[in-house]
Amino acid sequence: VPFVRLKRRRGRAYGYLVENHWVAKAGQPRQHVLQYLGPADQIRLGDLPKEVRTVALATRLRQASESAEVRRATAREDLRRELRDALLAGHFPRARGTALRALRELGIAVLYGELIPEVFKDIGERWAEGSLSISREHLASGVAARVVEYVNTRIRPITPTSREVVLCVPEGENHTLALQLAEGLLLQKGLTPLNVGASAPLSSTLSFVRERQPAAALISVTVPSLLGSARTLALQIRRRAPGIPVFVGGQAVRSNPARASEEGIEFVPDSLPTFLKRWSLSESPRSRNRATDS
Ligand code: B12
Repeated sequence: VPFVRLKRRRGRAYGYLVENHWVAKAGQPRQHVLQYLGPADQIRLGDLPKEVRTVALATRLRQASESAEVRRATAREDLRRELRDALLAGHFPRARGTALRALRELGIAVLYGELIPEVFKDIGERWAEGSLSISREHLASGVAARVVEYVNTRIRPITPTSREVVLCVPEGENHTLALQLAEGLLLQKGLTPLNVGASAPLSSTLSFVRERQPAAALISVTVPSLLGSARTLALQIRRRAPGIPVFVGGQAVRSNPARASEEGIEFVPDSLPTFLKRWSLSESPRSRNRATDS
C-alpha cells in the first residue's frame, strides 16, 4: 500500500508518494518512491489517491502551508524594509537587487501593487511630518524610477500583441511613478505602453491620443485637487477620440472611491495590478494601431 512521506530539507517539507517493498535478501522492507509530490505546502489532499488521505497527513499538510505562509510574510516584510532602506540611502545597486529578488519571490503584482506603494507611503508620511528631508525623498524617488525602469526592461510579455495603451497624468500632476509601474505591467500583458509622462499640456496629450488611436488610455492622478482636471482630460479624450476607453486611477481616486463612472470613462480605485488583471482588452473595441514612428 502506498503512503505519503514528508521529508524535511532546509526548513521546508517535501512530499513523496512511496511504497514499501519487502527485500528478502536484506530481510527488511525498502522504501520505493513512486512519485515526487513537490513542497508539502503546495500539496492538496484532494489531489492524492484516496487510500493515502489520512487525518495525520491532512494535519501535517495544514501545518506545512501555515508555516509557508509565515515564511512568505516574513520574506515580504524583509524585502519591503530592504527596499525602503536602499531607496532612502540612494543606493541603486542594492535597491535593484532587492527589487529583482522581490520580483522572483513575490511576483510583479506584489512588487508593483503593494511593496513600492507601501514604501512610498511610508516615505511620504515621514516627509510630511518633517523627519525626512525633501532631498532624501527626491533621492529615493529618483532611484525608484531607475529601478522600475530596469525591472521593466527585463519583462517578457506573456502573449505579445502590438496594441498600444497611452499612459498620462492631468496637467499639473508631477507624480509619475505609477505610470512607470503601468508600463511594466502592460508590457507583461503583451501590450505596448506609450508613457507620455508629466507636464504635457492638455492639447498636446489630446492630439497625441487622437493620432495614435490606442486601445485605451490610462490616467493616473495623485493630488486630490487635480481629480477634476483628470476628469476633464478623460472627457476630452472621449470627445476627440471617440470609442477609446479611458480609465482614471491613482491615489486621488482611491481617496474618493464613490466617484461615479461615466460613458466610456471608468474611475478605478484599485491598484494597477488588480485592475490590469481583471481588465481584458477584448471588452474594448479593436482600434487601429499605428506601429509607425517610434
Ligand atoms: C514621490 C512623491 C513626490 C515626487 C514625485 C516624483 C515622481 N516623479 O513621481 C515629487 C517630489 C515630484 C512630489 C511632489 C509633490 N508632492 Co508628492 N509624494 C510623493 C510620494 C512620497 C510618493 C508617490 C508615489 O510615487 N507613490 C507610489 C505610487 C506607485 O503609488 P500610487 O500612486 O498610490 O499608485 C498605486 C495606486 O494608486 C494605483 N494607481 C496609480 N495610478 C493608477 C492609474 C490607474 C488607471 C489605475 C487603475 C490605478 C492606478 O496603482 C498603484 C500601485 O500599483 C507621496 C507619498 C504617498 N503616500 O504616496 C507624496 C504625496 C503624494 N505628495 C504630496 C504632496 C503634497 C506633493 C506636493 C504638493 C509637495 C509640494 N508642496 O510641492 C508636490 C505636488 C506636485 C504636483 N503638483 O504633482 C502629498 C499629497 C497630499 C494630498 N493628499 O494632497 C503626499 C501624499 C505626501 C504627503 N504625505 O503629504 N511628490
